[in-house]
Amino acid sequence: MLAQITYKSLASNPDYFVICEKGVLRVVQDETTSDYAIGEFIDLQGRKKGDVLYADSIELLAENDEAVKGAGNGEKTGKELEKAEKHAIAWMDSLMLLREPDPLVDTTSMPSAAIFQTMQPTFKQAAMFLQSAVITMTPILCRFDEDTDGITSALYIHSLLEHFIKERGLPYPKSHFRAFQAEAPIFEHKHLQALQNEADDFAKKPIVLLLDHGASEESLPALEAAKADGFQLAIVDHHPPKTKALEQYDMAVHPFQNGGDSSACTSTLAYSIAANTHAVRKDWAEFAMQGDKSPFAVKLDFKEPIVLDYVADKEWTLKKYGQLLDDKNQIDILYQRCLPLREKALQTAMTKRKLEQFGPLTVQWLDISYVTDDYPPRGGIVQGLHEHFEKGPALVTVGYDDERVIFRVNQPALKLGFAANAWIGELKKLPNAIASGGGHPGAASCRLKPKKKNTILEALQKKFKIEFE
Ligand SMILES: [Mn+2]
Repeated sequence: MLAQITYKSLASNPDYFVICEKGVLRVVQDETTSDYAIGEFIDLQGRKKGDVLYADSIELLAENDEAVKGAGNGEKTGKELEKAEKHAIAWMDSLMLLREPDPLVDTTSMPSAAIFQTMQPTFKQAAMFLQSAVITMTPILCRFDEDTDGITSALYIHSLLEHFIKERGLPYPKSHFRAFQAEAPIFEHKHLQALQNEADDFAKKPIVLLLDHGASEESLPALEAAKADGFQLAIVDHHPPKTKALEQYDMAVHPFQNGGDSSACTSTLAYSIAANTHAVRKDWAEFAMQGDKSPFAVKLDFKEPIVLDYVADKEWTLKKYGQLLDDKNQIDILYQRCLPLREKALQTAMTKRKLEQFGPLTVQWLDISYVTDDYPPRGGIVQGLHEHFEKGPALVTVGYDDERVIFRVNQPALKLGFAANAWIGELKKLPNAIASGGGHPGAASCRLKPKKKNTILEALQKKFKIEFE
């Protein structure tokens, strides 16, 4: 039987995992001794018991070259190799699980949601990419952003993998998919190093999958290094990307590549990928649309995104997040716990804010260095203050301390032409002032280099005057 080795154990007479006409099998070397490389094609004989094949003989299929010919079996194996290579694609295809996806957003009531239709070929490709990873036993190291959007995106990807493994009875071990919460929406060298340590556990270089981050300029150096180190790179994201960063990816699901914008948050993209393989729940994406303020959100009074933000700084495992979202009782308890903390933080912020008028634009400044409590986080306080006043005329909320500046922008201010991410782009041109930063037009933030707060605030004052007065 022809087969291709897709993975092997780290032992000296290793077990192989192969793909063949019978699907994916584990091959135990009972009567044989060999150590062939992953990717090689073999001719395999043995006794099959369940998913395991106990090998009686394993013959490497070699190129039809002179050396092999001299060994007496060159012609045969040369042809067999060609045949096996052709079959490999068909074996893989026959295992793929694909279905017509159930759309998340109704395009008749929301024409701009047509982006989901435009992107359907990309979603399908991504679903196939992830399924091939499972078939070929390729490990996946996933980093997800630490908010509702990032967490639920990872839950969708995990759900796709889990369903596929179960449905097809594949031997892909649980430990081959590892999900890590990113503590910042950037992919840097230290993060790559952590993944390199994880990769040492495997006989094969994993795929690095970044969710809801990883296409910014700051991520580019680590992405290039990851690629040079042999990782395959995959991303699902909706933040304004740097083209050069997106180009690093072997698989990219990103609305900006299809003429879209940030409206479709990452979780809606991850849903759309998973929906190509099985019927998936929609509520996770609905929570994320609320959390990310997606214009596609239909309902905005879920407790879940608020509770997820409350617990996210504790860096739970993906499994624990999933269990929490299935436990309405626990959601209620945690919601009741965080509500008064949010209310108190808002009251304090309202006494501390300073208003300034620049022509038609109101700027609401909040020096957040007074904050000592863990919850809500500083970004959450700025967000809460902004939300409390955003339903009026043009308003930009600027929260700041020694380390960061956070922008929130309401619809009328966006219409006046204020785009927070573009302003951060300009601040980055100031010498040695911004460490990192980015985001969306309506919500963005940046980290400052030491002792640069005043420089930045002065630059902002000046720019507000020039642009709006
Ligand atoms: Mn997001």
